[in-house]
Amino acid sequence: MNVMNVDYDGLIPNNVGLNQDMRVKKALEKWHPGYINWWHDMGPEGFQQSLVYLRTAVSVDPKGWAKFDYVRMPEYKWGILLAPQVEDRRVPFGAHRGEKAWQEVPGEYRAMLRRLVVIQGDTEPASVEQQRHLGKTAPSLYDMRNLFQVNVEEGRHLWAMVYLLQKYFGADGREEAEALLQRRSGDPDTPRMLGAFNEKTPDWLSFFMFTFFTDRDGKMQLEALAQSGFDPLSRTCRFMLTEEAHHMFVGETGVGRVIERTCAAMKENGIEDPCDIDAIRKLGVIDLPTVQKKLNIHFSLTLDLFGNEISTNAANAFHAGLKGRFREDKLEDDHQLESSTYPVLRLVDGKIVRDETAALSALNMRLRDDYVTDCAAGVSRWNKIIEKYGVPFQLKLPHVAFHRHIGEFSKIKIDTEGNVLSDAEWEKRKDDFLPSSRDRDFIENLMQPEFAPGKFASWIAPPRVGIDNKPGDFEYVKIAE
Ligand code: BYC
Ligand code: FE
Ligand code: FE
Repeated sequence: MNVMNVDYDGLIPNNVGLNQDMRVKKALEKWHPGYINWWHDMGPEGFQQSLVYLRTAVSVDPKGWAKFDYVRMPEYKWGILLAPQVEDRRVPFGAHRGEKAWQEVPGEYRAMLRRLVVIQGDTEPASVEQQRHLGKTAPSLYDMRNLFQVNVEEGRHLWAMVYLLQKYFGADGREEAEALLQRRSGDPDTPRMLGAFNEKTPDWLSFFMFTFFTDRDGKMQLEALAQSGFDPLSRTCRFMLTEEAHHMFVGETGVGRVIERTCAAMKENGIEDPCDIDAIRKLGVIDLPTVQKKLNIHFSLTLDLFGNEISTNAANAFHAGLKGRFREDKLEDDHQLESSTYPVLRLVDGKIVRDETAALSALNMRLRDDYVTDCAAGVSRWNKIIEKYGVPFQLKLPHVAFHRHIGEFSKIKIDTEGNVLSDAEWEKRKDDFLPSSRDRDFIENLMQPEFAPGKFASWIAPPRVGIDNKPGDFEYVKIAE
């Protein structure tokens, strides 16, 4: 079967020849009702019967892989789509570099590989759970549609990982696939696996920051897994990355439109000082210092997702050929790293120092450094908007040691510039760095829904262009009563 052709008619659209693979087909059909129940219970609250103008992946051809149409979300076609197989692909790094890429799970690495797939799979439904309340306060139908688009695609990403579990990991794969539907974001007894996926996404500015920062961790981790010597994982992740780009677009343009609206309102009302918070908030827009605080919290929570500074898990996964570096295939070195070093920021005697460490155990930090560079480029695009309005303010990424819960810096308190603080100083100043209860109340009150086609809430500018080139007053969501 040609992978460009998707079998779109069955219950599960796919380009993996599911009709010729009865065992896996049955397993997935058995898993399906539980997934739909989960979607009803934990998916977007209040809009399950609404018609949403969504894109659905119908091909893996880069030139035309999606089609747009009105869909009720529970009827969305969550497909299993792998990027085309690369002929004679080889394990690109690690101890097995140059050997034929694996089409089956190498027995010795089974547990490690399963863990990577399960962790990746766990984040996808977690984000849907975190965002399930946001539809009710959408600032426009355009934004509501983007939220739901991200949600259904994260649902598809769960399918992608569940397919790997069902096809390649036998009975324990089936158990893990069930468990992915049982854990719940923020649940004290059965939480999601990684920290940031148990936090709340309380408002739309958080949603945009999440899709900018946390979906970008998704991009980096998927890029690293796309390099995998286990070919089915590589191919799945490569296709997931095409969808990921839209999630980050939603985040970047979302925050950009908030900034745009704030700067425009300041200008219209002759407010020059970006820190004149009370005057700015009276205009029904979000002051830039509060945008900075939201940036600080989402950036720091997301850095935790890269794991510890020194990680034998990361070293083992690379050595085994399972998880590579960002753009491993474009890097020029021995791709084994047994004798190389990499500089890592560490905590030594209470001070932040740069330490040359074994490159293999520093792979989490290497990926994180690439991530920070990617984030910084987006932040500088936001700053261009502020500059355009002549507002004297710049957004900045906080220091990587700021507000950390994983790794060496979780032991100390640090300000956004990287200065070590005493506990007392931290308590005194933390409201300067992170949203205070007053900031949170202000944003919560601002989040009034705007559901009229073509209209936008006071705090956000309209987008430059519509989705699928639709006009400004297009009804992206037909809200069912
Ligand atoms: N929270 O050796 P270390 C996405 C644990 S986002 C809780 O440093 P490792 C998406 C760690 O599990 C991308 N625990 O860990 C975005 C380990 O525990 P065990 C998701 C944590 O394995 C938006 C211990 O600490 N994909 O797709 O090198 C919307 C030792 O740590 C955390 C992946 O992450 C944490 N933050 O690094 C939707 C890719 N950090 O096993 C979706 C797969 C560490 O000793 N995952 N621990 O009990 C991995 O590659 C790695 O597991 C990690 C952690 C990078 C996450
Ligand atoms: Fe995802
Ligand atoms: Fe995503």
